[in-house]
Amino acid sequence: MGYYVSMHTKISTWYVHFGKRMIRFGLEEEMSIYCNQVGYLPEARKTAVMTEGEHFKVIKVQSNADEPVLEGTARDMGVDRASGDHVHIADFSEIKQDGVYCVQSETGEKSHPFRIGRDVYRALQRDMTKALYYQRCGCALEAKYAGEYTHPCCHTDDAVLWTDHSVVKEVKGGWHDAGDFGRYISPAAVAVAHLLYAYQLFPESFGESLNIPESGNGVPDVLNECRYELEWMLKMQDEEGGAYHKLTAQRHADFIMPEDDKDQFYLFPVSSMATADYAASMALASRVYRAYDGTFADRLFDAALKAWGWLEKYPQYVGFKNPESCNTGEYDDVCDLDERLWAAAEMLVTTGEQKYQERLTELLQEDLTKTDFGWTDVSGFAALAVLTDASHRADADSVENLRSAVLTEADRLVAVSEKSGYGVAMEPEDYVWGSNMVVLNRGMLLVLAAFITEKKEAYEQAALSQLHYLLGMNAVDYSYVTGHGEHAYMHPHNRPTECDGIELPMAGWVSGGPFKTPADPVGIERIKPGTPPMKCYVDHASCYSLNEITIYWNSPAVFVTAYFNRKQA
Ligand code: 9MR
Ligand code: ZN
Repeated sequence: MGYYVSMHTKISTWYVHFGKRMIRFGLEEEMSIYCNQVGYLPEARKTAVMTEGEHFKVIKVQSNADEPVLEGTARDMGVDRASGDHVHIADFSEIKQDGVYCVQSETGEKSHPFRIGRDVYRALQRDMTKALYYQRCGCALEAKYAGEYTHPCCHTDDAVLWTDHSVVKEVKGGWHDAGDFGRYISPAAVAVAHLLYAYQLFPESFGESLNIPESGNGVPDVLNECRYELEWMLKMQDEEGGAYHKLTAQRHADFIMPEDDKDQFYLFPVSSMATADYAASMALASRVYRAYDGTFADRLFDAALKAWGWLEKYPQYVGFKNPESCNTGEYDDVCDLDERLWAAAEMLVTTGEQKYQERLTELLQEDLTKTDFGWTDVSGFAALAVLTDASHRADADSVENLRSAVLTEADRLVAVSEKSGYGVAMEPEDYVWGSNMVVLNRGMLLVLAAFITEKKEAYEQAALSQLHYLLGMNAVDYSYVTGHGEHAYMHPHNRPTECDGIELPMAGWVSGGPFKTPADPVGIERIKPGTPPMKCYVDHASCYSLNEITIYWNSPAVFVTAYFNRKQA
């Protein structure tokens, strides 16, 4: 194992790399050049943001040639509202040759190095997908798949109903939702849907093995991994067809390894939101798995149908609120119409039956966004289902309705992105808890717009800008994906990562990212009032409102990168 030393930020931060491990020391001064630390595709627009100086050079890293590959003047963008920074944009799109480069400003400062190449996002997509394997609950993580991040089997005891402790159920399996050990239906449905659509639309991006227990069984590994979650979801349905809102303990566990958590887990009451998300994701999954395993596809479809039956029986909103004594995730929602819309769309695309078309038509009249892919607002999935359906099962009016919603929002996002000094499709008020999910869901919408239209380039470019932001072209100079980028964040709020005694977190985890009103004690203490939204971030393991990881923050990142990893892209 060799080591090398590199110096990147102003004069004072040194990085020593020992094989995989990197130790950073020295006084960290603020950077003033921000780039996508992972890299850029050869044909794409390539920019870096500078907050000092106007003139820049691009140089090849580790080459003896002192000659810059390019010199230029950065474009003055004025003050960026979300960061408060006065920024200049250095455009080096004309460099297309594979290699490792950095941008140097007139002050002599160098950016982090980045790569230009066709495959710059491949390992990123693989690690972000493999990350879900590390969330597997109810089984041991073995060294041959997990490397050093092993742990014995966790959470194997039966659960009981919250409302009646005498009812005992075996509900083992699934993925831990996040830095906590809970498992929740809406987040699960959404995460699986991001991944299944990514696979369905861009299958050629999923050829690589993830090295998981099922690898080599003839099924793409992304489907193998999702099946682990789906098998658990199949257990989360009650006799009437309703989906239990969540399976968690009463209180979040301390910072302990999963196998040491012996708390009783409870099945919390059915909600209409969870049941509609459940019907939708099960219907979608039944279509995707049909080609590989008809019996499994039938089980998924039966579960979807049963959940649909529940939705018909209970047409009114059935919400969920945490009981007072319970502090695990709530995932409450005040409106279930977007979830019902998504379910109608998936059932229609799966079966072609008229009754689902009627329900879809009815719900499309509601005042819904039709462009979101988060756990609260799933309406964008209805658009995704209908607009990418190769058998064109929805009627022309529904298609037009959804298509125009998608394109209107995509045009708005392109404009927001172009106005932002950092190229991100976010207004200052959009920096909520898990803002990176908003960034990535917007990236998904832009990808969908590119996928269904001729105005491809503008949408693609804006979608890529969201990845650039995530991977370091942002006002805090962090790559928000562990293990990817020279200055990737290091301290996710994730119990195993904090407790396993291993210095580096596993690679491929997307951080929740900046939150304009931090809600955890360390975040509140460290972030001064008045800090611009894009800078409300701390890389600290205690910051659950700024630096947690979740399955549904990784999954949209997989979707976006899979689009750019297509062979013909
Ligand atoms: O991602 C959720 C975010 O949108 C909410 O604002 C926040 C507070 O309700 O909860 C987040 O979800 C957390 C969940 O409740 C429990 N598991 C970890 C999730 C990420 O922080
Ligand atoms: Zn577990």
